[in-house]
Amino acid sequence: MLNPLIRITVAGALAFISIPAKATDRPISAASLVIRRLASGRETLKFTSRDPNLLFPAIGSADDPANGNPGAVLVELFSQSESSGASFLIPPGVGNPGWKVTDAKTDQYRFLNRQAPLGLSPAKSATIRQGKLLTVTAATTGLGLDGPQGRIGIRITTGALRNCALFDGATIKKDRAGWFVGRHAAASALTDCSMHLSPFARPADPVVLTGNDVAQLIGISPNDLVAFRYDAGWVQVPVQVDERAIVSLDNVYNHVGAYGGGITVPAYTDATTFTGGDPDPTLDADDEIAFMAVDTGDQTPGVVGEPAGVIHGSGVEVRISDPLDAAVGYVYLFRQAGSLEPGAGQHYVDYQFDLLSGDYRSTYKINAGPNPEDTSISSSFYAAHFADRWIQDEAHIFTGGATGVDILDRHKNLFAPGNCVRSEDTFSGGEGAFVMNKNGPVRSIRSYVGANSGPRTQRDHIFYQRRQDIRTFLRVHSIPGMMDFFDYSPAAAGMRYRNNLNLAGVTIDGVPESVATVAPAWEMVSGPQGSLVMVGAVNTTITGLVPTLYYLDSATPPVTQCTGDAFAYGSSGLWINQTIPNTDPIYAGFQTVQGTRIIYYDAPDITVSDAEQRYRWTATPLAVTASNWP
Ligand SMILES: [Ca+2]
Ligand SMILES: [Ca+2]
Ligand SMILES: [Ca+2]
Ligand SMILES: [Ca+2]
Repeated sequence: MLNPLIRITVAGALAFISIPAKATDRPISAASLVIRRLASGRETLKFTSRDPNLLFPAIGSADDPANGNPGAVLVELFSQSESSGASFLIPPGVGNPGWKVTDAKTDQYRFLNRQAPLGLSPAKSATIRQGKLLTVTAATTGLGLDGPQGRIGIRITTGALRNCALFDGATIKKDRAGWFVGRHAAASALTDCSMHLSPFARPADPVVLTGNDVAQLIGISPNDLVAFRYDAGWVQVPVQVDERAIVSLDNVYNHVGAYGGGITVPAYTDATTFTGGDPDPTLDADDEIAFMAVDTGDQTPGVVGEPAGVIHGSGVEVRISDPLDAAVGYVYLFRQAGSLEPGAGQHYVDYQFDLLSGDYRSTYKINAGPNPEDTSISSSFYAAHFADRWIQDEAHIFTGGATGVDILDRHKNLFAPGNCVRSEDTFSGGEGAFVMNKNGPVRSIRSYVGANSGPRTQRDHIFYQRRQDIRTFLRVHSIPGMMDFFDYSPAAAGMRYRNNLNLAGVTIDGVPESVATVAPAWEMVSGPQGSLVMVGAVNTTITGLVPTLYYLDSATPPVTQCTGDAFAYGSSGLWINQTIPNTDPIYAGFQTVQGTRIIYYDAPDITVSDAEQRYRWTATPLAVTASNWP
């Protein structure tokens, strides 16, 4: 605990430091944050960043912590579980204790206070070295540390400059009462230094409602839906409406051939494809509303006025709760008056559909591919690439200091190993069409149909900032089996493959080993290249359908590879190794098979417990209720 005397000193000092209204923010990467209270009661805090982009207060400027006006460094900690956080001041003044300023090739400020937590400051030392280093050590933290912190953000203010970092998700290495260790925080974990920490420990997960959940807003234009969180005031957050309807696959195929089969399915609508726009262009019951769990905030206290720019009386309070830890957060939806835009200036994941032949509607070869693409998906956490409708041939992970190399050879689809009659290449070479291509502020969507003699077979990719959901709807005559797996590239060598039935894992290195073929609940590939945690599921009406795991790690594979390179590095995923009866709705008595694969793009070398946590997230989505506000 803080010495009460110090608490008074800090509070008094805070009154003298005036933070300029318009600060310059710089989220930075950080090597580590260690906060500890020993059994003796002694506390330590050590923060280290080596981000070359850190903001450096010019010597002699107003921001100069030693001699500036007003000088000083304000260190603030933001904890998810201790919402009051903590702060302490490192006062200005040259000396020992005090600051030493080095005006040299590399400018530096160095603060020392050997008496900490007594003396000038709770801080024991601080170093700000231009383009190199920002460290703070302290002999007290000001946090209660009575339990896990969840996430911790740190903001270090010098005059008008604010450097900040956030330790969350996979960067948290230890988090229990009295001890928090974070390593390799990414600069991309924050967009500014306002340090909003959402109530939810789910940095990757979305909240998806339908119009039906917010009957109060049905009938408005999708472009008029805006969202806010309350965080001591209104903060607009990105929201997105993705319209859906019962879609005619004949329309999707532009009535070419008979590929649509006269079938209708619930699907996304898109005026840029032959699917066309939603017949109801307003927000209707089956349209989806998406925002991110990290953008939720507090419940509004007492009587609060509406945010500027919204239609009076249009407010809806959306209460989001996490069944896993009882956390609760709120987002407020409104109809806007015309000056706002739903994306709130954010764009979490970029989807650039690039069809090499040109405009989709005028050049796509629906009857028979190939239809080569140079399509890219990118966020600050990952990137992916598609070379044709079914051909994803790149995956890069940037989270938490991952190397970003392309670890994917192919996302493959086959009937069986070495059976090249059908593959993602032949699917793309046959008939096909896009249902939707959308690049939205919250998420992007790629939805398509056409897999050879399964022209109505459909796959949707939903790309979020650090997660991808893939949904596959099998609609085909009886087939001898199906494989849906990731075949990694030689650049994935050294990563480890694990699943819930093989926690120790095996090394992806082109050297074979045997892995149990029971279908796992989750899979993880992890290494310096980053980590993928994948949760797959098959929903089917077929009794006795038993998915299995396919795994092959071989630089000299015993089966022909059909597509991609000649190697099978850590090839792993779903294998339905049995005859699948008819799933095509154009034939009576059809069965259904729907596969989902949720992928988290994570930091290097995350742990089994991280993977288990992500599995629980997918198994237990955030719960949502909505009511009129106020
Ligand atoms: Ca609709
Ligand atoms: Ca609609
Ligand atoms: Ca191996
Ligand atoms: Ca390969």
